[in-house]
Amino acid sequence: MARAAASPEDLLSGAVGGDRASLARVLSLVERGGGPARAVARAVAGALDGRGERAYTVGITGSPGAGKSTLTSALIDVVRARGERVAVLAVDPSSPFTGGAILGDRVRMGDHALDDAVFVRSMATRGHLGGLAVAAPEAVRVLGSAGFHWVLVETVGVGQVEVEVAGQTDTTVVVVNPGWGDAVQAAKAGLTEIADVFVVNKADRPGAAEAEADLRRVLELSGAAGSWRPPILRTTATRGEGVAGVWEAVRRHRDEQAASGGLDERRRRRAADEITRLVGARLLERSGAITAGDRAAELAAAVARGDTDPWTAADELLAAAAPDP
Ligand SMILES: Nc1nc2c(ncn2[C@@H]2O[C@H](COP(=O)(O)OP(=O)(O)OP(=O)(O)O)[C@@H](O)[C@H]2O)c(=O)[nH]1
Ligand SMILES: [Mg+2]
Repeated sequence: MARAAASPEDLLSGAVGGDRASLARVLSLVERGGGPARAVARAVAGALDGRGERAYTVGITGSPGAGKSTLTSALIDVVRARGERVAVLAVDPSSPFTGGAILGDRVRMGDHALDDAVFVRSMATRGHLGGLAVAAPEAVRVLGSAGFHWVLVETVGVGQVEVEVAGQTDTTVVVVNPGWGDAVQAAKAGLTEIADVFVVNKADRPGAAEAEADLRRVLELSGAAGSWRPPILRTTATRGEGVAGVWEAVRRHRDEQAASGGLDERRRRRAADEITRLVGARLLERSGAITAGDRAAELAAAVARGDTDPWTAADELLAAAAPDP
């Protein structure tokens, strides 16, 4: 593609200036990882210029089909009614492509396609350094520097990566459904630990009160400390019922955290996690390179023959390794 000539820095300036095509391309760079993603990260930090993260991030997570996208779409309406700009990052760790399962989300959120103050983007793993756990927070920073007040991060599924990504937000909303122990499943997946707000969606179906009671029990058992007690709200997202209440709870959580200093602390912890993840990913990459050469093969043969031991072999390879560039 001839268009690929624009530098990450130029694209970011375009995005900050409100150009949606540039914003989409910057996010693709972040998604793909490598050198360009690194250049974007540096440029974003330059654009933020010590003013800190500009977007407030809200994670929306829960079991597949719980109604996360429907709720997210309804939340967009609530935010827009207040005149604020909102972006959605739909994160799908399982899909190697941007598309697939996410496509339905796109269609549903397509109601907002003509609104300049709404931006919806899917992100899938590309198997690069650090994966989505590294790309998603960077994408959030990009969206913040592009002037979105709020970024809603919807994660699909309930694996470890989803919990990780969902927990990397300022407020985390966990969505469960009425019926067969969905709340207990959420607890098993580690979701109740990261929840700041619970939503029992599909409250038009039987069993909403039971799901709420299940959640209360789980919360009591976990004995979560701290001043914030996660509220449990019921919604029928398809009809927009209860959705304004969810947003109100998110805003209350934000205000409470901002007042207590908890938000800054949470963001510092998140940044520390991000750095740790990057260091780990880079060390892993390095170890792959260090153990790939001819000498490594010779040493493996020597260990197999009993001429040396694996510890000594590892020492030799590490001592000979070039430092990380
Ligand atoms: N009855 C009822 N159905 C709902 C409600 N909210 C969502 N649904 C339906 O549940 C189905 C799944 O909704 P989605 O919003 O796609 O759920 P999701 O959690 O985003 O699904 P994944 O992203 O695939 O995990 C759709 O058919 C929705 O119309 C609700 O409040 N009541
Ligand atoms: Mg969805």
